[in-house]
Amino acid sequence: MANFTKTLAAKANQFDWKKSELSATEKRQFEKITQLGFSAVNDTAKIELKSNLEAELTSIYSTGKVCLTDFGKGCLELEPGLTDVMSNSRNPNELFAAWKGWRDQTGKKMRAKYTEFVNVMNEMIKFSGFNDTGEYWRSWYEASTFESDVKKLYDELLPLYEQLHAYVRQKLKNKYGTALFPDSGHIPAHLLGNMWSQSWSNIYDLLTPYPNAISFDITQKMKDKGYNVTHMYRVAEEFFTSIGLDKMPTSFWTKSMLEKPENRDVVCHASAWDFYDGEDVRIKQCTDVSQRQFRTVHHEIGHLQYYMQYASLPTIFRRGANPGFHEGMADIVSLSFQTPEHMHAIGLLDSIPNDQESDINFLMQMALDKIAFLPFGYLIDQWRWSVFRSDTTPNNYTANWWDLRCGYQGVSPPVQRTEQDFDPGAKYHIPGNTPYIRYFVSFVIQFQWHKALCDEIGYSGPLHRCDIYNDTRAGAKLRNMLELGSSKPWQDAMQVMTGGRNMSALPIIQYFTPLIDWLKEQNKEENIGWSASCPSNIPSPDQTNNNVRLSVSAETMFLIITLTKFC
Ligand code: X8Z
Ligand code: ZN
Repeated sequence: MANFTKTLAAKANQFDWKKSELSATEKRQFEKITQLGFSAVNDTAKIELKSNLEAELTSIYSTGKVCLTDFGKGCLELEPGLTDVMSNSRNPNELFAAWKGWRDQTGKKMRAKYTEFVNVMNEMIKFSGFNDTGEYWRSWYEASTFESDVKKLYDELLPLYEQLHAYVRQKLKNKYGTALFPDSGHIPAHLLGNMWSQSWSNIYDLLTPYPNAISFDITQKMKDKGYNVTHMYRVAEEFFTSIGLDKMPTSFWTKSMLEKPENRDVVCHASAWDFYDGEDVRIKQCTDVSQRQFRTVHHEIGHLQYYMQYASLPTIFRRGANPGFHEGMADIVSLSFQTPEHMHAIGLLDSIPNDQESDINFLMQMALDKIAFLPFGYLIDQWRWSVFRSDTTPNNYTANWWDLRCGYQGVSPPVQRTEQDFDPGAKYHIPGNTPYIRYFVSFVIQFQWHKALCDEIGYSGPLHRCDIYNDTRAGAKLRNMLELGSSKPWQDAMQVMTGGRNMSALPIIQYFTPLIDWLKEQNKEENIGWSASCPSNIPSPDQTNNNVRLSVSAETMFLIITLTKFC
């Protein structure tokens, strides 16, 4: 691939394309063809090293297993086993064992390799004229102010997250008791229903604002209705065709990996693939029947729709307008298909609620996904950019990671972390080397697009209840943007969709305003926020006994350690 990229660029550079009479789009094509990225380096050993390290890191991640024998569970892989534990267990000791075990079995084993990986990537990207890999990744956003633009969005959205955080913290204290919670205001990271505390919708049952009103937990309903994996994909496909986008090609159904194979280790993290022949698009996902996976099915099909809409462009333009656009497209229908109106239309909700309590329940379910994610989506690449810049070095990988986790997310580690650990590696996109700021961008712009599509179809109710299903006017507008691929700067694509050229936090704020007002009322007595730094004393769950927390003096602990060591 590197050889091919170089040959093509050399050919393109035979023309004086910068000074020629070419159109802006043609020049853009030349510009992209001649940007070599990591392929600029001539040393093939380096190219191989980068690719081998990436494979080794991913392999550690995809083969990690944690034995939860103390909890009657055996040894579990991330999907479905550990994910189910993190989602459904309400035993803090079991959650702790899964949380820590996963980090011991993955990140910790990646430390040295990751350092080498960063070094080799930085060395390679210098040949393309970038100071470091982070600068290269950010260049895909074609805006010199990109870093400050996303920071501004983050700052605007922080008050929403703070309200949600305060409410959730109080509910979890009621559930688990205050002893597990540090005084610093942080929430212990293992209690939020997700291995990385990035989405909190799995603990909706603990947080339901109005338990007697309608609930939007549809996993059981899907099972009752006899949903299977194929049906989930058919339902998602039908959403897109209902707005005038395309059916999946036959090869999608025969060539995708939609379920986890029994006979080999696979990378289960869901992904969507473009084989660039204009037809062959596939999904790789270890799908099971649940609400969470149903969302991901729509997400992955959204990616495929983008691939199919720009398939007739020159290869170099067959990309999202920027990586955040691809993720935004993947998520756009999540804002329609999860509405009570739509759930009812497809038989997963018995009636359409029109009372305020059910409405707040619904918004809470959405916020646990969309608002809870924001600081996580923002911080991953704050850490990685800092590593690439060498502001963060192997000596403070973990310390700086937790500064960001505690500072932005307000979550704290349930056990002391040291530089022997490497917790970033326990998140797929770090070993998988997938940039992450795209998701933060996506979580903001998908609301801008949702609003634009709802305006397009003449919808005038509250934004969170708008469903674009069956409306081809929405599909046509979406198509106009998608078929541009990356042939124009993303600001042009944004204009096609929204009429404006900027990212804006206003639509997501508008969407959640009824919930935020409600949360402010609930949180009247609460302290909003948390200390900027991690707690110095971490209340740790007792591992030796599931029910009783022992308090052990320093001397006793010394004796236990000494005995353990010598017995
Ligand atoms: O990785 C994904 C998708 C594939 S692009 C499943 N997401 C991020 C994650 O899981 O961390 C979607 C939301 C954030
Ligand atoms: Zn995606």
